[in-house]
Amino acid sequence: MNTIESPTEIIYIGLGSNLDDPLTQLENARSAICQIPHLTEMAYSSVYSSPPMGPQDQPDYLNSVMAVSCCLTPQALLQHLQKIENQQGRVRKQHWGARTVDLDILLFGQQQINHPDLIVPHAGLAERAFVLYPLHEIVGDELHIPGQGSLKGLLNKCPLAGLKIQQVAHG
Ligand code: ROI
Repeated sequence: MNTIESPTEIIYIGLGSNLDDPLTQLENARSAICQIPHLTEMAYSSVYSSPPMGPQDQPDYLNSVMAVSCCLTPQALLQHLQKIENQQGRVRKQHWGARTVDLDILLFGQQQINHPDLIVPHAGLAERAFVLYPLHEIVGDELHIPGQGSLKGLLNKCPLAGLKIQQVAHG
């Protein structure tokens, strides 16, 4: 993982926010991601609202999922995403606490990555309706999640948990 460029992969990124005007946070993060070199946006889901998973003493979240094609290495992409989180004022205070923006690499092609800084597929993917439903919206039933089977199979076992569409995708 020490070169900047590698073969082009389709990557799914989860966006989440529950502080400081979450819809604007997601829009700003989407724009910033589109500015990353060697990256092209392929699809962007609707924006969904849901109650917090984890500590309940925080606002509801907005979430979306973005598909990009990109020839950066996983580590290089992770660094860009962390920089965007920091630029948008992300402060890491409480584990599973409220945040201005959270940008997670959900899937990186069919790669399985087990690095101290980066686990792909994202460790919480199978339990998170706020990830699986927007992902399904942009990719459909057939996606294979490495080590976990079909997206459809995961969705069938994942309750909605209060997930609602907040803003329908408009291209
Ligand atoms: N809960 C929801 N609904 N959406 C999130 O994006 C989210 N992100 C998190 C935790 C704190 C686990 N809970 C969440 O990191």
